[in-house]
Formats: sequence, C-alpha cells, structure tokens
Amino acid sequence: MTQTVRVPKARQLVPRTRVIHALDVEDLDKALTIANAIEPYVDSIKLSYPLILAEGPQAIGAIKEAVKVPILTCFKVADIPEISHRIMKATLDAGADGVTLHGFVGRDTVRECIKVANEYNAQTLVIAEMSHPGAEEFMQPVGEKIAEMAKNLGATGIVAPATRPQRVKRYREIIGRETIIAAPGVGSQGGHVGDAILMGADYEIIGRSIYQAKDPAETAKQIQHQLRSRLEGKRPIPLIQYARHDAV
Ligand code: O7M
Repeated sequence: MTQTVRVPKARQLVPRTRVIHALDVEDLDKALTIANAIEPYVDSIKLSYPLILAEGPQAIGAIKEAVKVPILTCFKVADIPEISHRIMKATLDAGADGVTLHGFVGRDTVRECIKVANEYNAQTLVIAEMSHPGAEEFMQPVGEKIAEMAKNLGATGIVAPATRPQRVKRYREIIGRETIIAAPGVGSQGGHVGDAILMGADYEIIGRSIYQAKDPAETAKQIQHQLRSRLEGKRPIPLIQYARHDAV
C-alpha cells in the first residue's frame, strides 16, 4: 500500500509592501479583525508568544485561513538540535509558513531547524542581532559571525535591528544580496520608517505602531505611503524575488 506523503504548501514571502506586521495581541478575535483589516498593507503577519500562549497553536491556522499572506511564527527557537527539531515540526504542522530562530545557539541547531523548514518549504529567519539596547551587550559582538553562518547554512534570511540602521548596512555587506534581512524596531522602539530598508533590509517588522493604533488599517496604509515616498525619494535598493529554502 502506498503511503500518503504530506505535500508542504508553505506560502512564500514576496517583497511587495516590505512590511511584516508583528500581531502581538492576546485575543484571537481581535487578531482576526486586525489581520483582515491590515492585510493589503503587509507582506506577512508574524505571530508570537502573546497570541499563541493565550489562544493555543490553533490560532496560527485560524489567522492563516483568514488571510492570504504568509504567516511567520516568532518563537525565536534556541534549544538543542533535537528539541529545536520538535519545536519546528510542531510549529510548521500548526500552519506556520516561516519561523524565527536564534543564531547564537550555534550551527548544529540552526542547521537542524533549516533542515526541518526545508521539508515544509518554509522560511527561516535567523536572529543575528536584536533591536533592543541590551542586544549591544552580548549579541552585537557575535552578530556578524551569526549572519555569515546563517547565510552559509542556507537560511532564508536574518533579523537585524532597525533601531541601528548602520548595523543593517553592515549585515548587508556581509551576507550579500541573496539572503534577506528583516528589521524590527520601527516605530515603538524608535526606528524610523524606511531607514532600515534604505540601508539594505528587505522588510521592516512593525508591531505596536499598527495594532495599538486607533485605526490599524489606516495606520498601516499611512506607513505604506511613508515608506513608498522615502524609497522613491532615495533610490531604493532594487526589489529581488527571494525564495531560498534549498541546500543546507
Ligand atoms: O514594533 P514593536 O516593537 O511593537 O514589535 C516588534 C516585534 O519584533 C515584536 O514582535 C518583537 O518580538 C519582534 N522583534 C524585536 O522587536 N526585536 C528583535 O530583535 C527581534 C524581533 C523579532 O521579531 O525576531 C524575529
């Protein structure tokens, strides 16, 4: 008897609006309302502990069903390879199209996570340097090595701080054009809309500035206008179609 093999159908990140929305609310109904309203202005919706701990992993599938953009989950995986493998599988089985993981844990864990993601055709974003001030203490000194490792292992991309656009520029120099950069820290953390992209990022990750706004859809639309005019005014780095989930 032939066995049915699960055909992975992860949605792929495509740079259109160049915004990833971090939908860090705790209530699924609220998340669904916001997801539907802001979808035209974002390339992906990123879900994290606040929603998943409150509503369970089925919230990933519920949001995914409501929108067409890829769903990233942000558990920032950072465990030994065997446990990371199981976290990845559970997350991807729940419907995630892409995941975030830490790079500081080393290449065995990162390689394992990328291997699992590839089986699902899913995207991997490896955190090189975080956006908060504390990241300068321990992460920044090793961030460039992490970025290089992530690229060499075939990660889809890295995460670098929009709060320090010069660092984004440095990461772009290190990893070249094939590996994407997603940059959090815009708005609530002090980063300006467009700075990270002008320094070489592909996406800016924006959370509270949108979901805490009185009118999230209108705010997301305004952010999109602001981003467009900044990029048009300053000759943006050309858009590239990214879909790297091959070779580890
Ligand atoms: O715009 P905010 O500050 O409300 O939200 C930022 C989102 O990006 C939030 O979901 C954070 O968990 C996430 N993030 C950072 O803020 N800084 C980082 O260095 C990394 C992330 C992240 O998404 O890692 C993948």
